[in-house]
Amino acid sequence: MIDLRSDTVTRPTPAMRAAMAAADVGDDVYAEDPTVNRLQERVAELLGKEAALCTPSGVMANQIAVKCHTQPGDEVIVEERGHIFNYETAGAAFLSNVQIRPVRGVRGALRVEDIVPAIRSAVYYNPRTTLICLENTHNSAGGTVYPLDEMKRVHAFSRTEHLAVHLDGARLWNAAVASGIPLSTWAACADTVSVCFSKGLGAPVGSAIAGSAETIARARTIRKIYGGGMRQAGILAAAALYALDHHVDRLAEDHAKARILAEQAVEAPGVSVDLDGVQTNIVIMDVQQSGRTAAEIIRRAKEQGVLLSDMGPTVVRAVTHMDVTLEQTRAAAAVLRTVLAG
Ligand code: TLP
Repeated sequence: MIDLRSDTVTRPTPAMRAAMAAADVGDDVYAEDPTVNRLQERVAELLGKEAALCTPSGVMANQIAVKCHTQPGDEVIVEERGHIFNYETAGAAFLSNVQIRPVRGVRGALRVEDIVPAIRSAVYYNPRTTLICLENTHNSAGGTVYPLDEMKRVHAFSRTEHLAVHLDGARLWNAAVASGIPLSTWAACADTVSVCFSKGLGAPVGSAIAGSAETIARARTIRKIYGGGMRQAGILAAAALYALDHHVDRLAEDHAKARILAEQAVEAPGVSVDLDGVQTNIVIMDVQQSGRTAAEIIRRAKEQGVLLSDMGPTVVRAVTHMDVTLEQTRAAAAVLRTVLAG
């Protein structure tokens, strides 16, 4: 099977496993795991933040951020197709008792003019808008890279409006590699940033949240409440450190593979692919005009050895990653073309 459901399906390489086996460990609930501490320092430095905290998942990192920046009853602005709104099992409502205000952006990127009408006025019966969540790259929009100028404008606006900004940077590595813009430049536009090691970087588990020392101290408490305090987590941190050393630059290969898939998919009648939006490792295909459903396409591709995922009743997603070779990508592109052509 050629598994293009997600870049989360990557398995640790033998070299990564060796690094994990050799990891120096301690009890991270006491903040005494040297490898976890090393990873947190490295992430904070890469993102230009005072501190960072490892979490077991990207969802936990995002949900800790929402909790850190809000009070119950607040409203949080999230792009309409954003992960925090759509794919975190209503976690913000469940854990932080906040209301999400979905706002449509352009290719997943919120501009100031999109946000302004969604800010609540300070009337007592309105919810209080306190947080804006951005996503880079944007998953559902097709792995799009946030235009840096727009993100800078959103950040400047947030300062005048006294709003916090959280950046879901699960795939910020991809954005940095695709754009050549350093991670810290993106991160400077947000108060907190989450990043994942378990997606394109190929680590088996793990994410992190970075921000001010004060916010990260609070995040540590919330992580414990959410059951995310781990003990000898250095074994996992070693995989992430290995990934940071060896698997970042190679993301460019995944981006090239996504283009191969997109260029085949766009040829099929009734299939819509935003080719200019295929900027990293995700290809979103809308098959609505072909009269078929995502489920049907996914079933037929699976019969031919290619696994895809759905992002809506007529929306199919393919994600390239390090466990799919160029040759397999070409084979998958041929299958995709046949299946999409019906
Ligand atoms: N996304 C998953 C699914 O939940 C859709 C995937 O396969 O892409 N932020 C973004 C932008 C993400 O894409 C994801 C994972 C997360 C956060 C959450 O990461 P995990 O699943 O590790 O908690």
